[in-house]
Amino acid sequence: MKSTLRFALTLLLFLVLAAGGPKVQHFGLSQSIPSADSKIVSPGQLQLWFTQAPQEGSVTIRLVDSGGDLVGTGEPVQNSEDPKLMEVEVPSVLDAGGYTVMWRGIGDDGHVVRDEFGFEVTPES
Ligand SMILES: [Cu+2]
Repeated sequence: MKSTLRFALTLLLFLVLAAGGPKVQHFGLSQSIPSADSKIVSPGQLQLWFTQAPQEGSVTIRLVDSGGDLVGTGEPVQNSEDPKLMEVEVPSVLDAGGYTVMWRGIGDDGHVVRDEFGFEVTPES
């Protein structure tokens, strides 16, 4: 009986801690345009929505072609109406082929998070 009670109390404590745990969440990407693994015509910009507003100046977004060469883009700009949205201009028309978007950023917890996703540019018809 005693051990059952102790177990119940331990379980209750665990549940309280789990529910009331750190509110600060790890930074991440929630969606993008182009979206991951999509096939599109050459985009005029890249739009990356994060799970929280990134720390100022922490976001880097690189566009790399299938040969591993960096594609020239503008600097990441935070959208004035949505602080979770970072946008990068793509001034050139991209050749058809595969591309990788490599990003890094820092959220509330101060951790540097990096990830990447790919998309494919289809020939303009
Ligand atoms: Cu983190």
